Amino acid sequence: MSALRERYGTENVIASDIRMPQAGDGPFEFVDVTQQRQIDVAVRRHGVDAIYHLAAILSAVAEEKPHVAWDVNMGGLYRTLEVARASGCAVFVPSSIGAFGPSTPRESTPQDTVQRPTTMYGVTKAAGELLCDYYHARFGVDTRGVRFPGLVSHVALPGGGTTDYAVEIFYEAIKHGRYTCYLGPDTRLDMMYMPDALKAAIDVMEADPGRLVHRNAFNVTAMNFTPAEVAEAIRRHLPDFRIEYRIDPVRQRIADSWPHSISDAAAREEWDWSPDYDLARTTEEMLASLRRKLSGEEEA
Ligand code: AKB
Repeated sequence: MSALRERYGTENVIASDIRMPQAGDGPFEFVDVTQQRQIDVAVRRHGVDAIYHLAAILSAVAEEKPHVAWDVNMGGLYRTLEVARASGCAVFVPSSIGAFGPSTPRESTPQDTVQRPTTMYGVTKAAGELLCDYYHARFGVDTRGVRFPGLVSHVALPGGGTTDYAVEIFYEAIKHGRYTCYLGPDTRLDMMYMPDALKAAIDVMEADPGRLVHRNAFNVTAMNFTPAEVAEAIRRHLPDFRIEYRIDPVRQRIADSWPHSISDAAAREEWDWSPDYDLARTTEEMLASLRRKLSGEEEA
């Protein structure tokens, strides 16, 4: 939100959620994506010309509550696309590496490839990609999107995903000097630091449509690592940091069905995608930001 406000001006970006914001730092609308009328009213009231549709149930929670995940992820997207069709606005939709499955090539996964996900999250993401393509081809809605890997952030807390460990590990390193990881030490997945994710979302929406061969679901990545490797990167700053493993079979099964590394060649070619943060830089920034944030919380 703050990245969009910095770029387009605070008053021009309408935040929305099903939780009221704590501090009023810009225009806000209460919108529940299961209620089409609420989306429609917010879009019309503010003359919205682009929706960043981020509401979704992530992979681990979606396995616990598949019916809710279907309604929120698929229903929420369908209703958003319908509002966009009626009001003529563009839509950014994030897909995920979760849109791939065990029969997808695992290394350097191509942009266009086998997609047979085995999770409810993946089913909604793969179907959502197709729905966005359909709304563009059939109704001319300017839909665009990327397939995000696991996102690492010191602002957004983990929210029920399989890649949450890559955020939790930094918090626990600063707070307790140790972390118990629910994925095995060699589980390799693509990841991205939040500033790169925001850049990807803004850049794909601003891309010259004449250059786009694809529209939705561009593979984007910045790095890939295993829990053992991120622990090693943390130890370069905190030599006493310890990691141990207690595997959660549900999340391990999900992670094992996803690629080890994806190819973002199409995004690089069609809209000049290029990430700024590798594992070393992400680790340095995460630890420094969390040190500041957590010491501020203690003082408060
Ligand atoms: C999750 O783990 O569910 C998400 C994702 C990779 O889409 N972070």
